[in-house]
Amino acid sequence: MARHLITSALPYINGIKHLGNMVGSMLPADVYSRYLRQRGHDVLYICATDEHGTPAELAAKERGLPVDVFCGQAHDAQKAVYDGFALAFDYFGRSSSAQNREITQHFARKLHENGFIEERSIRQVYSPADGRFLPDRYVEGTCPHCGYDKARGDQCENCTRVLDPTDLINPRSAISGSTDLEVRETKHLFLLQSKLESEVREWVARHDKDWPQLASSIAHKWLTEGLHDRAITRDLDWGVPVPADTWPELAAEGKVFYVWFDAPIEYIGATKEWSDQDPENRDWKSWWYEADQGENPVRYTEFMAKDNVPFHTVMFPATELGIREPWKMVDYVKAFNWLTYYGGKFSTSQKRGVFTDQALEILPADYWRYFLIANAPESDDSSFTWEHFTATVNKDLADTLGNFVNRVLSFSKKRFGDEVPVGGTPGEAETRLGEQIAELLAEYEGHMESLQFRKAAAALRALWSAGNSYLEEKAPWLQIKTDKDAAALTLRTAMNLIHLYAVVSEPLIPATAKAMREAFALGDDTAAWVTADEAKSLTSVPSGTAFTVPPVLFAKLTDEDLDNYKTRFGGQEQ
Ligand code: B3M
Ligand code: ZN
Repeated sequence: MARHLITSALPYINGIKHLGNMVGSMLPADVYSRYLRQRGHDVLYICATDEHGTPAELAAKERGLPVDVFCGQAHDAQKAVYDGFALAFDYFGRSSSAQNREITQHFARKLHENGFIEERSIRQVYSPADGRFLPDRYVEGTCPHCGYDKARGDQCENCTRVLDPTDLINPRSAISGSTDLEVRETKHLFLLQSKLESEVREWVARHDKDWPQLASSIAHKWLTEGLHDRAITRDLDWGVPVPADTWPELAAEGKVFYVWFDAPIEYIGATKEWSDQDPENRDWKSWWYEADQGENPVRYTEFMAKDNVPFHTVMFPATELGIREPWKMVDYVKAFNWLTYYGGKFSTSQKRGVFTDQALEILPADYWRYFLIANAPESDDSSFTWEHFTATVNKDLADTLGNFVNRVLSFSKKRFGDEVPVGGTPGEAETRLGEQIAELLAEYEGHMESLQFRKAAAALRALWSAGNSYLEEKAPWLQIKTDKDAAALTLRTAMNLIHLYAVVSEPLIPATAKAMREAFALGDDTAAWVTADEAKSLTSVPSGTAFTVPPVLFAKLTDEDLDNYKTRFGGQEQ
């Protein structure tokens, strides 16, 4: 049996993420992990906060905290939100961990030994007032092309031209505003990606055939532009230090690795953090090193939004190939387009859109989980609007699923008492229903296996709808008047559907699934999944099983709710 290693792009530490971030990486990774676990696979789902780099330093400074203290707090705050969303990570680590430092330094040493790292001198802007070198985008000034006065040293936002900080007219520090800037010579480590280009090209060609179009087209675009050598160190205080045994001079100057160098390595680092918590029972290395071999080879799936694809399909593979050690490389890259907010950008810096912590203040996680997966931006961008959200919740969750569950259980309780009713023999309608359910279930499984999340959600919704159609067709509220046994059969069959829904809806709506399952007092309800035969016969919950009616599963959202959401978050076209 294969083992499944799953990672989602590491959320950056500087703030709580919005719904667009959630649907583009962590949530689908969680749904997929849950599904595979239910199907009996050995799954390891790893994620972490990405903590190094200038934005973390600046966010800490803004709050007047030492950067390590800030990161600790911000990590806990993000983790609390992910717990609220019921993201079932096997481990949620921190890229600032000792484990990541150790592995990052090891990778750098290996790249050096293999001739893929070179020291080069570059000229960089230094700000005496700030006491630091300024990364390109922290130098601001007037664009020489269009005259825009807030152009950044890497690019002018107004005319989109790519710039060098020395191109700017009247340059100033974006941190302190100081105009007393000088250009200083400083040494950095460069990863000689150009030497690895053909190997990366071959590797992509061998692997991208089954990747989604989005991931493979981005990889190819980057390869067409060619792999350039790139600086992998920075003059910052916060980061993985350059190892002194290999580069004593740079280490003495306090150089650290660039955040994008150590961030992907943290997938491995976090696995070691997980393992170090219980070394007797967990073996991080078996998931990453020589993991293609042996009886239980690892299949590695990564989840990310499209802007992160180049780093995962080209840059990090170049690093891994250059190490010349058998570290596990990605098998499948699931990439997402953008979720927009009324057609415009969700923006952390401009506070536009819905943040994950705010979402949970409004409604429980399952509402969001279902809506986001059903509208995942897979083949195209998709737009979040409150109108669409409330309509979907009402139709799919409140009416199709919630109302079905409540109606069936309360009606049966009223007419037959607290146990699944006995009586009646399954007939043609039940056979037809069973076949339809088995078919839809197979469809749902197929979409999950091929990581087509929107389609999986649609198949799940179709399973819920099939129950409604059956109930309408049989009309137990009429049957009861003339044929009690017939009504009992209908209700018992519907209750079996509810139990089936409880099992198979778990990846998308885990809390609701649990509530549905707990409605039935089945002695040891260990059913992890539903077989085709079980789906056909719909008899897992026998007559005589005690049950309770759970509280309303999904509240119906009113026009007033809709107005409130729009007032609080803004609903206009951006
Ligand atoms: N932290 C994503 C971002 O902040 C970045 C992902 C790293 S994955 C190794 O855009
Ligand atoms: Zn410009």
